[in-house]
Order: sequence, then structure tokens, then C-alpha cells
Amino acid sequence: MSTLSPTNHVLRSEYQKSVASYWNQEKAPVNILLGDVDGLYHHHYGIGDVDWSVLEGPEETRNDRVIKELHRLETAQANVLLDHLGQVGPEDYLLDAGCGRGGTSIMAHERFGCQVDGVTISEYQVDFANKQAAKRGITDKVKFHFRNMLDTKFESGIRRAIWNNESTMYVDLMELFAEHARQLMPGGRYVTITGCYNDVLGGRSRAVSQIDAHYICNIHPRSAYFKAMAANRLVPISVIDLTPATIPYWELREKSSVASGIEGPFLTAYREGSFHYLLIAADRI
Ligand code: GPP
Ligand code: MG
Repeated sequence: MSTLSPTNHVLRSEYQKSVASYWNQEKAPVNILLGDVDGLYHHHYGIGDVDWSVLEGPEETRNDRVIKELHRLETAQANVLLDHLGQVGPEDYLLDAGCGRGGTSIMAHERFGCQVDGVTISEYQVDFANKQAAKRGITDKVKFHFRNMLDTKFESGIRRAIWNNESTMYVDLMELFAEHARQLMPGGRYVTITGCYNDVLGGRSRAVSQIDAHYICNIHPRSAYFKAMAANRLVPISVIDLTPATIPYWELREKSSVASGIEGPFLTAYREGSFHYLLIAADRI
């Protein structure tokens, strides 16, 4: 009989425990206040043109306008990810790997009517996200689980689509894509939006290292994604450089009351070309 606690089955290393503990205590205004706008709590950044007029007009409501605008750009990012999931119907099963507080999962269900399972190694996030699903009356279709995306224990070959919305930098890509390939049906779609460093310029720049330290993550080089996909029956169909589309979000965020301090390193890394914000979509063959 195993003497491991359920937590130890999910959290398999000291590193994973430290990541879980970071997200179990995370309550940053940049995430909570934006999510409070409409109840979609995101853990990713925004894309698209900023409406700079939010900085004009009455001062008393400026902060609210900026927060709504940042949230609009983050929701736009999730919509672009969902646009790349291919044909999904109400009978399909999707998996959100590293689901955070559940925003993208809820949007996927609202768009496709499908079943969505989200997994995270933060028990706080599981509870928070399940409460959001309950508020919307969709707990029969959208479920969040305390599970490890590298070993979900979910059934093989049943997922129409799987995504990682800014969560791949916490895991080994070879292990991750092997687990995704196991769970996807043949012809199923994988999509990630991620920050990766630019191999062309060599190793991690200082700004990229600062981002790693801030989130306790390990940003991968761009090449690592394609090597790990090729090794795991995932064949890219779209690669979109979203870097120019995300810079305005960071420029607005830097000027906002919810700036967290990481805005400078993101802007430096993107502007110097050492870091890209990439969408990659791939088919499981
Ligand atoms: C967090 O989103 C995102 C990550 C930890 C992944 C790092 C992403 C890269 C592209 C490198 P968040 O919404 O929790 O972050 P913040 O609190 O800064 O808004
Ligand atoms: Mg955020």
C-alpha cells in the first residue's frame, strides 16, 4: 500500500511544491480586479490595439477604465486561442492544462457547449475555478481538478483539443507533449500561447531571467517546442508571432495602478527581440 498522500501523488518534486505554493497564495490585484469585471479570471496577458482614450476623461473613473481595457485585451487573447482549436462540438471533451482560475475553460464551454476539464497543481485555484463554474450553473460541463498536467490520469484518446495558455514554462516539454499525445484523439488539436526565448540570440537574456525568477518558471527556447512536438506526433499547422500584438497591453499595464513590477522586463525582452509571444497550433497524427 502506498504511503504517499494525495498531495504527493500530484506534486512530485520540490520544484512543483514551490510552484503550487506560489499559486496557492497568489491574489494579485492585476488578476483579481480584472476578473471581477465580468467573472472571467485569467492568468495570461492581453493582445490587440489599446484604446488609449481610457487615459482621458474623468480622473475618478480612469482606474476603472484602464482595468476594463486590460481585461478586454486578456479576453481577446483567450478568444484567439479558442479560434485555433478547430471544429469543436457539444459532444467533445477538451482539456485546459494549467487552467489557473478557469477563465479560458469557461469561455471554451460558452463558445462550443462542450465538456471542459481544467487541471492545476494549486488546490486554491481548483476551488476558486469550481466556484466560478457553480456561479454560472455549468458544473456538469466544466470541472476543475487538482491534477498534474504531466500525468493527469484521464482517459487516453478522448480529447478533441488540449491547450496550455501560458503554462508550458513550468514543465518539461517532452513529458508534457507525450501526455497530451496520449490523451488527444487522432486528428485532435493542440494549441499553446507561450512566451519563449529566441535561440537566434543565444541563451536567456537578463530580462528573460528576471521573468523566470518572478514566476518561478523556466522559459523554454523557441526550438524546444518544435523538437518536443515532432517527437510526440504533434504536427504544427499554425505558428503566429503575437509579440507585436501584446506590446501595447504591456505599455498600458505599465501605466496602470495594477502594475506588478514585471512590466519592464517584459517590454525590454520583447523590444530587444530576446523573447517572443507565440501561438502554436498542432494536429495529433
Ligand atoms: C501568469 O499570468 C503567467 C505565467 C506565470 C506564465 C509566464 C508567462 C510567460 C509568457 C513567460 P498571471 O496573469 O498570473 O500573471 P500576472 O499576475 O503578472 O498578471
Ligand atoms: Mg494576469
